[in-house]
Amino acid sequence: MSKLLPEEIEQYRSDGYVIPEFRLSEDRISALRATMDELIDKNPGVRPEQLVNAHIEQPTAEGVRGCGDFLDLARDPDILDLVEGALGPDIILWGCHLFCKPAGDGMEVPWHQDGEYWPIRPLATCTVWIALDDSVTENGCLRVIPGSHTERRVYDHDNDGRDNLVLNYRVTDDQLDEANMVDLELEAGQMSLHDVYMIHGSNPNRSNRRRAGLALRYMPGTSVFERSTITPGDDAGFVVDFSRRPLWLMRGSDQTGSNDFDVGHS
Ligand SMILES: O=C(O)CCC(=O)C(=O)O
Repeated sequence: MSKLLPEEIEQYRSDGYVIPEFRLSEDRISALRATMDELIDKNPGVRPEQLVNAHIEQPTAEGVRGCGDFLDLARDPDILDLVEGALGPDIILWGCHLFCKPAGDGMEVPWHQDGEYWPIRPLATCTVWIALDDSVTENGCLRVIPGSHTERRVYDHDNDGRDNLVLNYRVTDDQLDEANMVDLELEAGQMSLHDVYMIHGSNPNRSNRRRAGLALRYMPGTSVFERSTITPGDDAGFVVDFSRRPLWLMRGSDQTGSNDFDVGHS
């Protein structure tokens, strides 16, 4: 059974994240690791932490050549059941990003809110972050500040200025309270769900174990993907161009009637 339990939904609402009981089998994870290897091989010029559009086979504006197996994963009814507990019955897939931190030099993800980067109004997204390797403190697991989503606003972010980061924008120090920070340690096959407003990040991977996670991004059918609100560019730390980003209606309907499900599909 993959649906979020009532207490898991409650934790997602109050803390901004949850690690559900549901997990993927070892066989499934081995197959996904093979897909990840293929994705990395197909994109030799891209850092493995910055593989956006990992699910899209056709060429995209961001220059990444993706793998359809990740799109199949994003369609998995078990995963969609989890997302339904967080977002409700109308579910749109709009992104998929591989964050693979190689052993030794895996890059840091500075503290940020996803909402700083995304053209979704009203701002809403549930990210399902699937551990393809064991992800622990030592190899730079995802870290969160529980409850940091509750005001439902995007805090000020500054361009961090360092050149060895996965993303450039970082929540300013005066708005960060790291005292309650939690490391989301996951075994391969486990996953976490997090809210678009929750502050999160991860340390560099200086260990001798790779740390890979696949982030599937879903928004509710009550939001619009407003491609034109973010100008294409590389301010984020890598090329971002939402102008032709394809959307997939995974469940229910587009309640807004304003999302375009044709753009970017051919
Ligand atoms: O994988 C990581 O370390 C960071 C992931 C992240 O920032 C995200 O999924 O939004």
